[in-house]
Amino acid sequence: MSEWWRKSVVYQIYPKSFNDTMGNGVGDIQGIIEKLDYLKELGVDVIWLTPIYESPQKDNGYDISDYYSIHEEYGTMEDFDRLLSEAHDRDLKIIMDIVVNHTSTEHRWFKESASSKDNPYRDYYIWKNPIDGKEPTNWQSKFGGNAWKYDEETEQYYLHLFDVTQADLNWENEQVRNDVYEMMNYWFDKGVDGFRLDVINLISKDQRFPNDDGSVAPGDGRKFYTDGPRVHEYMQEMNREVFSKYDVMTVGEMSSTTVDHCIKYTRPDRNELSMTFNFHHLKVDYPHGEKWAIADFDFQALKQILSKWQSEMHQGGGWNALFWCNHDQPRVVTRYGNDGKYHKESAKMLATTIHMMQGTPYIYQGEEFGMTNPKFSSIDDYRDVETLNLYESKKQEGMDDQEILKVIQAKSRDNSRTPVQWNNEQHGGFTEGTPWIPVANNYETINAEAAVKDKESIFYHYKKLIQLRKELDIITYGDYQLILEDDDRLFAYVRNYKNEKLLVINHFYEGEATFNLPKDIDLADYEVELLVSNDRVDASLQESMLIKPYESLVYHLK
Ligand code: TEU
Repeated sequence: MSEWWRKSVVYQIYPKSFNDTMGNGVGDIQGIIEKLDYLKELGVDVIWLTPIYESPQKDNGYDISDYYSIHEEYGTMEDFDRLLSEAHDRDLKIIMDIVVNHTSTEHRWFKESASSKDNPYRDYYIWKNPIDGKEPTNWQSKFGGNAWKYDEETEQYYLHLFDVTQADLNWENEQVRNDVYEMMNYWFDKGVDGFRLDVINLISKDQRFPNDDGSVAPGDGRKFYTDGPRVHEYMQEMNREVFSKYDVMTVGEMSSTTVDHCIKYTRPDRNELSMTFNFHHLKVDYPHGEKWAIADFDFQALKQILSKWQSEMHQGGGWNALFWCNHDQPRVVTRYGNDGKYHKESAKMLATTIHMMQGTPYIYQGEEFGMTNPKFSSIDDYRDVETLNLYESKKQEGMDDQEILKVIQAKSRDNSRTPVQWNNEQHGGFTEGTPWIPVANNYETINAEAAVKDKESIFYHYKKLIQLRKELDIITYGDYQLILEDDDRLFAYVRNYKNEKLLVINHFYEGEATFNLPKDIDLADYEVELLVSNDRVDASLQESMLIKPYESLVYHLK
């Protein structure tokens, strides 16, 4: 297999919020087709579509009710086939988001399974008897409440690690696995170029289904289904039955995983996946591991975590997916940057920080021109099931409305789900109708059209970073070395490859910082070129330099 994805950059599209051409306030497939040339101009190679299959949309498509049809609000299978063809005509690849840890309870399989204990589909899901009249375990759902739902008809509970309408599939059942592989082959036979596999490291559960001892958090339960006992066996079987037959890319979304497991998931000789997402660098603003609380991000932890994953995955032969944003995370320019005075500088600095690392970078829709959190002033503007469940539970705990709203403004998944701001027209040019969720109120100044017109925009900074990845093997194959480890303002690292170095300096704060070149780098030994910066164009590399607020500099030493 060619491993083409090692030099690729992926653009993530959340279709519901991307571009509406039908006027129903929801993005659609035709809307994506109309923006393919924009994505080609940016220079990305792959488009990742979050789920577009038939779904009741309780979790915006991560609750699939039919893997073989397109959700009607997005269009038809013919529309999808046209998108695939138009993308391939532009040498753009399409990867689909596949959710096989669970299905919607509206899926045919679940309806059969729930109909009776002796239905042939009963064991497609995880059903357990009550224990002492209660739930089989004390595990909590990731969307709040207990992870088991009682079914009066058959007097058993079924497991749902996410929403109650998202029932976990039973991967111990070989028939489930065979049906999943058949479905995957169907999409690859249509010409799809890969999959993003949703929470794929949760599919193997500890069959003892023990109670959680509360040592991490009450009812945490994660250790009984995260990177579970048979997960690598299932990945290798999936690779044998599906991936190995095509020249495709696969990226696993790994909830709460470890480096050791991700080396196993992605080391080529193990024949599992191409690469993995992990989220440890996106929890450094979770005080005591609590997502739903407000705290400044821990800069030192951010440096250490990203560096650990860079060094250890490189040494272990693994491959990282590199990202700041996705449809579940707040906008990074608000979260780790400065969406006010230093909006442009900090967005560019954040982009450089991960795009010069080893792995495959992902750009989330709107990130390329600096979309920010919307900071809605009313709970009525939020839509996400996780957010609304949280709001209700905090209200029941007696928390003040405005206090809950402050936390939601910072942490809600809706922060990344507001419509893409294409121009300064009504609703940011996203729709002629009423958008399913309001557009952020800064669309008149922060939008794609303005960015494409401004050669100094964030858009062209991303374009430059993408071009560099294609030109320089050191970015793809070089090793990684964190420098200035204790510096509390600068995140600086060196990439080494053959007799070259890449020196990457990122200032994460306002005010000034001083950069001192490590003693083991003698400038007299190198020809130095400033490859990209977010501000100065003539910053020649000195042994000691003043670094400006949110400044980012990349030097090539050869
Ligand atoms: O996300 C899995 C996941 O771990 C996140 O939901 C995370 O737990 C949460 O967002 C943090 O608050 C995937 C999809 O990306 C997400 O959109 C789905 O809701 C979820 O799986 C269930 O399919």
